[in-house]
Amino acid sequence: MRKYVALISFLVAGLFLWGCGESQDQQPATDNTPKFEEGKTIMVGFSQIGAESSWRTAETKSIQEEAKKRGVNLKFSDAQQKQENQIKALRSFITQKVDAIILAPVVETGWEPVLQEIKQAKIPVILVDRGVKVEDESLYATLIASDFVEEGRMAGKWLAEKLGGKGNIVELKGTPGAAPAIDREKGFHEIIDKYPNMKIIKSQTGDFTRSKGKEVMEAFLKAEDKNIDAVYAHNDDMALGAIQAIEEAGMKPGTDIIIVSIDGVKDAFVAMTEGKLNCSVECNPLLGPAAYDAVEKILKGETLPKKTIVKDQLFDQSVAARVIDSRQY
Ligand code: GZL
Repeated sequence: MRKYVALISFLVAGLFLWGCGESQDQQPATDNTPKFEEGKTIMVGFSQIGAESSWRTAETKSIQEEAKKRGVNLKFSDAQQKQENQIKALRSFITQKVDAIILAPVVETGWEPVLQEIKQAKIPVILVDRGVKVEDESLYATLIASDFVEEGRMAGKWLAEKLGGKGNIVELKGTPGAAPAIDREKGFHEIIDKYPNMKIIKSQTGDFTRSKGKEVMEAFLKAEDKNIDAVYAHNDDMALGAIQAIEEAGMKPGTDIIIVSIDGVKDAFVAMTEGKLNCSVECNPLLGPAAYDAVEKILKGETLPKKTIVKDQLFDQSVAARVIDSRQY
């Protein structure tokens, strides 16, 4: 009998000790064991916002083509500009046990819960083109994006000079809650507020799309008629929609109404050579190479800077014709 008691207590003790070991979920979430071996195919999940603009399409192409070039097994998801679809996609990447996640977050907030789940699964997250607002910055490895506030400032400075420091401006804003919309508005207003004779008389979201940009500009023209001297659009697609609305109202875009926007997509350069758009601040969407460099570094256990700023430059009608053929997107 005593033999059995000893055996059972030995087994119970063994079970207890085994349970106190470091189980999977007790390991530090930021496990830096290198997971990247040259030649080994890595699986990356990319949660893309949608296809709302030519800029977005160019970014998607860059990330998909670079995956092919590097032999990365890319799982791609298009969220049609809905955050809930992005969260669903991120959860599916956890289930698929991807090695890394690339996320272009449609808005800045609402990401903590799913980013916590990804951290628990020990999958690194690379943010591209838009940032997130989180308490715990360890929820993502790095952000690769432009400085949207600076883009807004550049557009504001150019317009103030073009208008000689006076005029009424209407603003076509990006997606509510999106980092580029918030920051491009901030940067532009910071500059325009310095000019007492420059007024932003209307400001409304066109959700970064050409169709909505046209629709909102039609409403602005109806309300303000000839009282509009300039349009500031947070992206080229909304500016191109506004150009259509201005023409349909019988006015000359680029002459009767000055138009400045951001992105620097090919269609914007075409509009500049046609004299319909006056200026576009480039926001480079070709983030594929930088995104995968970051993935490879993080999987090798290297640390990354929290943010990498993508350099931008301003183009106006005076240079558009000269550079249009060299544009890569
Ligand atoms: C900027 C990007 C913006 C572009 C728009 O990094 O998030 O979203 O400016 C796009 O064209 O829709």
